[in-house]
Amino acid sequence: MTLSSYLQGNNQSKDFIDMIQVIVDQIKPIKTEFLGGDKKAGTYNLYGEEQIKLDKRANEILLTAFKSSGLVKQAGSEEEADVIHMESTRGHFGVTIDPLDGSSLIPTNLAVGIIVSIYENGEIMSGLSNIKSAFYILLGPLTLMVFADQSGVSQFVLNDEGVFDLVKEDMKLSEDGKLYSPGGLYTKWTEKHKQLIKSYEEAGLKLRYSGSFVPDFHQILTYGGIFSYPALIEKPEGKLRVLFEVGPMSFIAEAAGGAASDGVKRTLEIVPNKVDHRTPVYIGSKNLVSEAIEKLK
Ligand code: AHM
Ligand code: MG
Repeated sequence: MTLSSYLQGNNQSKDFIDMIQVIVDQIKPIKTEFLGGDKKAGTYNLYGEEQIKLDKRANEILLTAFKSSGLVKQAGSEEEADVIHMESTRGHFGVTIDPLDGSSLIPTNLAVGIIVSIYENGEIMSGLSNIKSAFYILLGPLTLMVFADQSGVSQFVLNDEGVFDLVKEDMKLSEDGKLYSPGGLYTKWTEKHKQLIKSYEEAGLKLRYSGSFVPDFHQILTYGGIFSYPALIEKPEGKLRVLFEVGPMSFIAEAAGGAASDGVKRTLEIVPNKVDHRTPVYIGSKNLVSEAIEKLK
């Protein structure tokens, strides 16, 4: 089944399906930039220098497509300081993007991703509880999409014709997970967080961390476990952004029967007070997130 038939089956509107297609259509142009863009001059050696530009190019490509679609009322991007107001003629969606998350991994050719959330009320600052759907595109050996809405979480693979085919339906975060993915520098962790991570080793969980949120979360979703990016000493808000990273991933985790917490409350209860609002996050299998909240008290 293709992504658009799947969305129709979930009773998504034509405007919504068109909105998703606008984003899907930008994957090829974004991946072309990895090869040096229009000049086709990119080489492995160039990647380091091009890395910052690739973030910005992915951002430009997506925002340009949003503007010409007429479907977007408000857009927010990790690459932009402010909410971007657009002229919309239909749909009137609020859309947040992290256009190329984990871009520091591009020089090493590890997986990176695009993270998206959609607000049907058009208001991206209205609170994470208003997210109506979220997805990520994982640019790895395969181009994958993990899409979540009120009907649950499904995984798609991009085929040779540039169409996403359904490969997994009704994905659930296993309560029998054996992976942990701990962000942030050990020396900057709080004592309680250090103890929590130590307890994972003692319980036989395996460390899997690449430094790119999309693949790191994807392996937690696939095998079960917990991803954390904690409050740091001198940086209690942690690193990850509420609007562009934590919000969409928390929506996906909860839709898969998992959980996401800032260490105290559900992250989906957060109402951002600025575009760059950040939060600590513990996300993954419900049992492990509950245990983390207990141990951090
Ligand atoms: P970025 O948006 O600047 O790429 O930063 C976000 C990334 C996430 O992909 C990842 O989970 C985290 O930052 C890794 O941070 P660290 O290098 O501190 O482990
Ligand atoms: Mg990011």
